[in-house]
Amino acid sequence: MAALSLAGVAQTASSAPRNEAERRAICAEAEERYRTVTGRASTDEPVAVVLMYKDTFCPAHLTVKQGARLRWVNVDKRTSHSVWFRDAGKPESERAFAEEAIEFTVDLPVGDHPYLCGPHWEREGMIGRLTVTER
Ligand SMILES: [Cu+2]
Repeated sequence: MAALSLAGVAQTASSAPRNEAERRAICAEAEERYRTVTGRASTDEPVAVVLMYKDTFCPAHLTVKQGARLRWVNVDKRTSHSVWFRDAGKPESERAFAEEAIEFTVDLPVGDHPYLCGPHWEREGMIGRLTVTER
């Protein structure tokens, strides 16, 4: 019986992160929202853009050079999100509300940096990853 209940717990815990197909669908929708709001593609911006939508970072993984400028844009209609490089010892960003952005220059060491959305990482699994390379 103990093994059964443990299995139940494990299943609940792993149901939060979305699978690849769901993530792709959410990110396609996020890009459509971005085009509707700005009239441009997120890839047409002069800085790298990560969209925040339905508790998902799009793309979830990005590689940038040290000193690069990065912009996270919230394309949700009602939810606010943040960007928090907690493991790197950074403070959580301010919350970005609908159609607002968080922008900063990458001052992290070379390597792999997971980051969180303060209000949504724990239960909704809103976690991204940034790989920083030498400039
Ligand atoms: Cu969030």
